[in-house]
Amino acid sequence: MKRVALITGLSGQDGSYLTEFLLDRDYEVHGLVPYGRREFCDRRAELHYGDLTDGSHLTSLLTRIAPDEVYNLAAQSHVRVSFDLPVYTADVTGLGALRVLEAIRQHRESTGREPRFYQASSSEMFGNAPSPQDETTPFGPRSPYACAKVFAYWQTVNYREAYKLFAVNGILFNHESPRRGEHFVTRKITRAAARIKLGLQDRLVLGNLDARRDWGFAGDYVEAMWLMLQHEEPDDFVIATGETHSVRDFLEQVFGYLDLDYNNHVETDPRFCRPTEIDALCGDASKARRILNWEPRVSFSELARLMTEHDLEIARSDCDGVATESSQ
Ligand code: G4F
Repeated sequence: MKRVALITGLSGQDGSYLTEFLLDRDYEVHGLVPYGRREFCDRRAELHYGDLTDGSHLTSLLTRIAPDEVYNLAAQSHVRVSFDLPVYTADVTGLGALRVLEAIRQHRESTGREPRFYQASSSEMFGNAPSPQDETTPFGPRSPYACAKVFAYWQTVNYREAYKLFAVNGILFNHESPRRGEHFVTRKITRAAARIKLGLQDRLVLGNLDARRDWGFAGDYVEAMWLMLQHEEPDDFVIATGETHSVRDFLEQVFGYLDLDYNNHVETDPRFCRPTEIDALCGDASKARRILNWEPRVSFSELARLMTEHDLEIARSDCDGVATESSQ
């Protein structure tokens, strides 16, 4: 019998990589996706329109598809945006996780079936705690997004302890890819740098260039999610590369790869800064390495290169489009 997985947020970066990973392992994959969002949806997955604001829909979905594993990846996941939309962020990112947990608990009561639950927790929860951060580091959230994630984290722990659900937190540090949304800093940089290289634009406006993050490759990180649900005991794990780099370092990598000097193109504007920033994140994933046998494969420079190559391809086809239009 095929194993069945439900992924909330299947159409996002992580959801799309996880879908491919599970399909390759012969899972039947279902996804909860916002109406109209199909950009990264693999045709082999079965889509269900909806979101985390509707608990009764989640309960009926569980009854209908009877999953073995539920991956809760859906969220309002942009930190800067969470300052503008704090209540919406708390509802979707915080309460949304609780709605999934409660739906699973009720589903178990009525059917006796108990899917394993993965919660996408975030390194944002650590705030400005000293590096390196691991599973024992106290949280100090510094954004509405991080506050919502801390709430979801503790609900996951509480459902594990109070109701004995197999519920785990993956505390993932920043993870990027060519599928990263264009408003996150790495993709904003690779996209702009590629367009600058081909003469499609000249400048790039950013916020804080000194912030440091532990950036890994999303494709590596979805494997860790799956490994957590295959482990015999439910537990929480930090997933990170253990290296930290500044936004400026990422600019240097990307513009350098394209033989450009970012100083000639980058401006800063407080519009892209946060009221409260996290200065530096650097994770210690020793526990995941030891217990799950997980490790990241893609390095910082490879990540910058593969994202830049991808955006160069897109920029080239934009150029071709402009050339075709002007020759008609
Ligand atoms: O790419 P970012 O927006 O990612 P951020 O805020 O670290 O959050 C991401 O990683 C978290 C895991 O730690 C996830 F939970 C979360 O959902 C998301 O995926 O910003 C990275 C850094 C920040 O310090 C930001 O201030 O880049 C700085 N930055 C500088 N200029 C900018 C910009 N960020 C954005 N988005 N846009 C800028 O123009």
